[in-house]
Amino acid sequence: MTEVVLDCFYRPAENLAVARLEFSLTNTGKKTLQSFTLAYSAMTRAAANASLENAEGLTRIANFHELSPPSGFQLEPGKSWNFVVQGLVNPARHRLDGPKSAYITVFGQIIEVLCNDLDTPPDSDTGERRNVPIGMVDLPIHIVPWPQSIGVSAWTDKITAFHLSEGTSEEKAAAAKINGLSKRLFPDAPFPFRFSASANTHALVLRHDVALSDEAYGIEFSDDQAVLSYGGQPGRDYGLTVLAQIAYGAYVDPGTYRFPATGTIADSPRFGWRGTHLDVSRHFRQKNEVLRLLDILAWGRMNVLQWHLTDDEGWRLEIKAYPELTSSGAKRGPGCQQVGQLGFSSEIYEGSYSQDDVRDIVSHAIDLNIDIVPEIDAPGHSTAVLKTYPKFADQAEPDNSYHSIQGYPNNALNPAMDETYDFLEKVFAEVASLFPSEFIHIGGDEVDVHSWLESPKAQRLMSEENLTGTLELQAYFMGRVRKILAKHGKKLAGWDEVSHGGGIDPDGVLLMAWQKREVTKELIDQGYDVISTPGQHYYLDMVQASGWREPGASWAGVSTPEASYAYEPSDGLDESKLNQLKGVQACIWSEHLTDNALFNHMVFPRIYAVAESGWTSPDRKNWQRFAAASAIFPTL
Ligand code: TNX
Repeated sequence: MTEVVLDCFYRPAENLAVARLEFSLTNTGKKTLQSFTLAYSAMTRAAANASLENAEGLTRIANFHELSPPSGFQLEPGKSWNFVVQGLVNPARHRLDGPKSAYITVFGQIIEVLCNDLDTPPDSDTGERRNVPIGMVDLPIHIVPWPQSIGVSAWTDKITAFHLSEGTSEEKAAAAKINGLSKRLFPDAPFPFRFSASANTHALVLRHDVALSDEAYGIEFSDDQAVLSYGGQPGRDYGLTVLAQIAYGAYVDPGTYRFPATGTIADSPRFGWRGTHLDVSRHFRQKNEVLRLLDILAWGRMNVLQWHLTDDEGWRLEIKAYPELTSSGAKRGPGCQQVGQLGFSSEIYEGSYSQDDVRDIVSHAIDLNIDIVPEIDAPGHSTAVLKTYPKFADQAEPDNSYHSIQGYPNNALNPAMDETYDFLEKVFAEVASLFPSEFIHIGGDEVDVHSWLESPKAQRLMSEENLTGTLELQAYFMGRVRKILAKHGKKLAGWDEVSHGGGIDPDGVLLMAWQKREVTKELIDQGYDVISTPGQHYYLDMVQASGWREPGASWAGVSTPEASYAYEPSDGLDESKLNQLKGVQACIWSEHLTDNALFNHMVFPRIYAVAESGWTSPDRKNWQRFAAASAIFPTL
């Protein structure tokens, strides 16, 4: 039974030093509460010099805040304690920017507090909500992403599935695999493929065609059969998936979608990298949810999962050489090495993947033609590591000598310490053996510009190596990490900041351009291979409309589904360098994704907007068709 609730009201001000959060903690229980402290976690953070009204003793670590009522205060049943925090680090713009989780501590006992949505004056709310129109189909066929070429001259309602009675065992196995995919995503729909002929099915004939590239396929529909030609295993599976989508559309919305009777599809992807990134540190996703996300990617013919396995808020991958990374570093909350952050702060919040889990997930991905690129975020975003192993920090570096943009103190692995590289050697050895991918993503993002400047070891390294500050130290670190990866036969992928402070030799390096769209061109001009993932368009945690009630983050502004769909990653690039743009990626950052309902609201339909930009030529995209198709997308 919830006995305490927390309402919060945001009073905006141009000057953040006078912007206010006005709190009201109400006792809905039967007992008077006294001598308690309140802890809450909120993305709208109190400034270091915030002032309090009717409260005292504020401490803060990143999003975690703790304070108490004035001494002697008693909170009687039905009554509220009203207090104010004035002076904020960042403005609130949406209802989930306030406290996400809270608890009170009374004589050592922790009582969960139910957090209400953040509220604000009506004039700060545009009232706008996410808008995906009903849309309009131009052809009555459900395929996402849209093929490069399709011509259908007749439609039929007589077919309900395809049959492969003549196929080889390999072809039948492939069709059975796509049957499985379809059934997992839509358990209530019929299977698209049968293995014996029947009156309601069309024969499906598969043909390997050496003239087609690995990922290419073509389908020819004629009166009594469909012929699927394919270049390689991915092309074969993509063709089968398209047939499964056609069957699913015709089943679930027969008023809109049908089977082709005669016609052709010829198709191959625009980019080789059609990625989704998933942050499992801020909020964990169970193994079965990761498996299902892979199914969702395969349904949209996406072929990369960048798995963000570590961050300040938790380390999620079992490492045999450092078991404490998960036994301790994967937990936050009362009594843990780290305080609670984001959602669920009253309880111990934890989650990690064993190496056996990872092997299962990787093998599922391989089956679905998806490459999992693991991300170990370094040197920044390393609070979970440094709290687990404080000995990795320069002991002479003062506490709180710098803070990350998320407010974590001293959260970057020190580039001047042997311990750092010994640690990464062992971690990457295990990571390399678990993931067959060509790349390991080493993060490289958001190292605060004051990092390490007060570390005597870093100062010594700077003078020995003639490095001028944080960014050059960071580039030095990247160069060493790259050598470690090379030993394990892996190439380096990272966020765009890997190019800062002089960067590293671009040969074989792949960078994610995220901070703004212009970065894609800047990195390409510096010689790097690039994946376009601008926060403004491809960050699926960004709000989809300006209205206050819309959930999500807003540092990169509003990212409407239509604008995500319309974004063209190659705009402004030199024709001669287009080959350095390797693809596109949707990023699922999870600070706000406390449950699957929010996950689905944020991720769909934008994830397939990115899938379609990755697959389909820009001139073949059509927002109205995509919007119509989105009515029957799968969800987590
Ligand atoms: C920036 S993008 C981050 C993440 C946050 C994200 C939230 C990037 C490389 N760093 O740490 O989760 O914004 O949108």
